[in-house]
Amino acid sequence: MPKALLLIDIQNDFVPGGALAVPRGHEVVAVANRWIERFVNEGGIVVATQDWHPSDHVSFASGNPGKTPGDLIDLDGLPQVVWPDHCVQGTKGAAFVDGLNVDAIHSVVRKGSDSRLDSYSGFFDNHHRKQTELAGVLRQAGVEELYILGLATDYCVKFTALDARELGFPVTLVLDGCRAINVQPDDEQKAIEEMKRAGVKVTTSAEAL
Ligand code: VGL
Ligand code: ZN
Repeated sequence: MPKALLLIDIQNDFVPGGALAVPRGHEVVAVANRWIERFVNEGGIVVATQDWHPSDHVSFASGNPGKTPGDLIDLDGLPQVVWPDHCVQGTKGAAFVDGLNVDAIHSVVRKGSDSRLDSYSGFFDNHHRKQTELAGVLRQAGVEELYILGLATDYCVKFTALDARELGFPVTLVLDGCRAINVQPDDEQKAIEEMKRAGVKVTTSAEAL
């Protein structure tokens, strides 16, 4: 059965030293590389997402006077977290983290490129108005099952996994290949529970590799 490994937002701005650093985010690179090797050896494909914002993106604190990172704004009826400016298109912060085996990546899907919409999921923007090309790439390649890892567990990983379930894919989360932002200390645990309730299976490298 053709499988895809989805690498979510393994970008410089999401690792220590980056603009929206996820605690211990750099640790997912080594895990990702081991899973990439496994997928390549077994005839699976590797697809990576990149958060890819214009410099005037609606989620940036810089464009929301009086707001600081972590605050909420209303965006067309949805609560939207305001973030430090991050993953600006073409910058070093938006590039893949050094050491990630990018040679094995079949397709890169960029999201969050519309300044008025945010897109945590690799499939849809947060309002589910527009699709990225991710579902088409997977369909084209005959993919029937997804493994997901990357950054961050409580945002882009979670929303990608939930959308994938809605689209009908069996999904397995590689837990040790993910790290969370934890705006609230229990956000990671809540995200894992929410994914499980949606039918996402959870594994670890120790268990599966
Ligand atoms: C992400 C917050 C803002 C993520 C992206 O990749 O999880 N989080 N933009
Ligand atoms: Zn973003």
